[in-house]
Amino acid sequence: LEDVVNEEPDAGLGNGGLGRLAACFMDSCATLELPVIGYGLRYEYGMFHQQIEHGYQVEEPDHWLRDGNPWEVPRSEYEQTIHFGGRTEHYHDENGVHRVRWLDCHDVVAIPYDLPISGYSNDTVNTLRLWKSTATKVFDLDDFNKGSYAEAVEAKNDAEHITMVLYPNDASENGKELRLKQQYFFVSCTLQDMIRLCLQHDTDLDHFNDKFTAQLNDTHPAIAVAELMRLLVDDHAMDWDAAWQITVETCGYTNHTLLPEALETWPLPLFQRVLPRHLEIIYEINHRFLKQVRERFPGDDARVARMSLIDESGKRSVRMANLASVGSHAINGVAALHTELVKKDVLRDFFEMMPEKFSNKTNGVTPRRFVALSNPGLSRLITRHIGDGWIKNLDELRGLEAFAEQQDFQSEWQSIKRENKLRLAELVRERTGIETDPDSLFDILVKRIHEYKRQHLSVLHIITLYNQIKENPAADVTPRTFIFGGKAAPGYHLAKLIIKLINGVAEVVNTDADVGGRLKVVFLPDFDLKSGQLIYPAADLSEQISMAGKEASGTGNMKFSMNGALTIGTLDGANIEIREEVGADNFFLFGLTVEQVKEQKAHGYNPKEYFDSNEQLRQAIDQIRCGVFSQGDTSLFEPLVDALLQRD
Ligand code: NBG
Repeated sequence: LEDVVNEEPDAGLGNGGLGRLAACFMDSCATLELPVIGYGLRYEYGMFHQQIEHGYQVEEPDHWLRDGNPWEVPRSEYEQTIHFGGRTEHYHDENGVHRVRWLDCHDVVAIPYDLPISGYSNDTVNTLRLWKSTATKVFDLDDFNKGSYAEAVEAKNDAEHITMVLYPNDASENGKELRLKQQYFFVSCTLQDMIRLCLQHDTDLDHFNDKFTAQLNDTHPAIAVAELMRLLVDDHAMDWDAAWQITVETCGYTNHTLLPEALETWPLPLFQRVLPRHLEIIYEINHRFLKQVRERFPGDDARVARMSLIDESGKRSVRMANLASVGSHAINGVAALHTELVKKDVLRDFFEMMPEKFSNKTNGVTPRRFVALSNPGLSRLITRHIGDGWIKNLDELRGLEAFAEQQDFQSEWQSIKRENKLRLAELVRERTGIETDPDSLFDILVKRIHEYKRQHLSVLHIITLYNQIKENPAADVTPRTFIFGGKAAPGYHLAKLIIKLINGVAEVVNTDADVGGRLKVVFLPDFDLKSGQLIYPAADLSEQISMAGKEASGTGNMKFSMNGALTIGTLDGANIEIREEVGADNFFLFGLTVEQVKEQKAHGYNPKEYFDSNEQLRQAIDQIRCGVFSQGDTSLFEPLVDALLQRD
C-alpha cells in the first residue's frame, strides 16, 4: 500500500512557505468546519524537480498531471471568460450616467477543476478550485473560417500558456508579462465565481460583503481590488461609492514579507497594455485616496508620494502592497515581530493613517499532516498517554509535561526518533549514496535556498567544526550529521552557488580520515512535501538562523518543533513564539535582536572587521576562497565570499 501511495506526486503548486501555509489553512478550515473555498491556478507544470550533478542544481520540469489526477473534477458548467488587452470607451447611458466599456480584448476561457479537501474526522469536505486557461471556441472559429489555421492554433497556445507553469521564484518577483496575466486571470475567475455564487441566492450584489470575504494571500492577487470595482461598477452598474465600500469590506490582505525585492510593482506601460481598464480604476482609487491623505496630513507631500498607488520615482509603476492596503478592511502580518515591523516599516504610513485595520495572525501548520500522518510512532505514543484530542486541539500536548521526566516515556520517545532517523537515512542513501549514522545528531536545515535564510552561515559553522577536529583529531566530539535540503530559484546564481558550496564541503568533510565519520554533511536533492514528511520527524536539531527581521514567520520551524526537535535559532519570525511555548531551555538562541541589528547598521556595519578579528571565521572564509572546497578552483566561490565581505 505504501508503494501505491508513493506513486502519487506532490501537487507542487507553490514555491515554499507561502503556498504550503495556504494548504495548511485548507486542512484546518475543513477540520474546523468553516465554509471556505480555496482558489488557485491549475498549473500544468508545478515546482521543478531538483537534481544534483557534480554538486550543482539542475532543474527538471514537473509534469505532475501527465498521468491524470484522479482527485480532480472538471466543472465546465462554471467556466468563466477573462479579458486581456484592448481599450476602454467612456460614454453616457440612457439615463445620462457616465459608464465605461472594455473593448477589443483578447478573451481566454477559464475552466475550474475542483479538488476535495476533507476535514479530519468529520463530515466536512471543502473545495480547492483551480483554474485552467484555454482558448475560446469563438476565437478559434473566427480565425479558422478566415482560413488562418495556424493563427487559430497560436491563439489557443497563448491562452493555454497562462496556466502552463508556476514561476519558481520564492519571495521575489520579476515583472514578467505572463506573471501579471496569471495574477489577473486568477483573480478575475475567482471574483466572477464568487459573484455567481452570491447571485444564486441574492437578486443583486448589495450585500456581497456580508456573504463573502476574499483573503489576499500576499500581493499576488492584489489586483482583486481593481477587478472587483470593475465587476461591480462596469458589469453590474453599481455606483462608485457603494462599490468601493463593498470592495473594502470584502478584501483582507496578509503581508508575507518585508524584503524590498519581494514587494511587487508593475511597470505602467505593461499594466496599461494588459489591463487598460484596471489602470484607469487604479488612478481613480488613487485620486480619491490621496485626497484623504492630504486632508489628514496637510502639506506632507513626501507622505503623499510614499502612499501613492503609483511610484513616480524613476520608471513609473503600480505598487501592489499599497493597492492591497487601501482596498482592504484588514491587514495582517504572519508573526508577532513581523506584524510590528509591518506597522513600523513597510506599511508605516498606512498604519499611521488607519491603525484599526492592522492585526497579527501568527502562522500555524496542520498537526494532522505534520505529526499524525508523518510521525505515526510519536502519534501513537502521545495518544496512548493523553488521548487523541491533540490532533484537533494542539494545546492538549501540554498534558505530556506530566510524563516528561518518566524514564520509560523518554526511552520510548528516543527509540521512535531513532526509527524515524533510520527512515531518513534510507532516503539519504537512495538519493545521495551517503551513509549516515542514526546515532549521530541529525542537525537539519531545509527550506528554499536564499541568502537571507543564511544556509551559508551554517556552512561556515560546519567548516569551523571541521577545522577544530583537524587541529585536535583526538578531541571528544559528539557525532553530528548536517542535512540540507531546498531549491534555489533557477535564475538566482548566488543561491545556486550556496548549493555547490554545501556539496563541496560535504565532499571534503565526508571523506577525511581524521574526521572518521564524526561529522557528515548531506545535501538531500529535491526537498518537497513528501520528503519533508520524512525529514521533520527525524530531526534532533532544527536550524532557523535568518537574521532577526528577515523571515516573516517561517513554518518549517513549527513542523520540526512539533516533532520534538530542538531549535537552533535567532529571534526572528515565529521562532519567538515557538521559544515562548517550548521554553528557553529547549531553544539554542543566538544572534542579534532586531534592535541590535538596527543599532549596528546605524553605526555602520563593516563585515571586514569581523573577518579581521575572528580567526576561526577568517580561516573558514579563506579556505572557501582558496579552493579547499572546490578542488583548487579559486574563482568559483568568489561571488559568495565577496557578498559576505562587501555587502551589507
Ligand atoms: C513567506 C515568508 C515566510 C512565511 C511564509 C508564510 C513569501 C512572500 N513569504 O517566512 O518568507 O512563513 O511566507 O507566511 O513567500
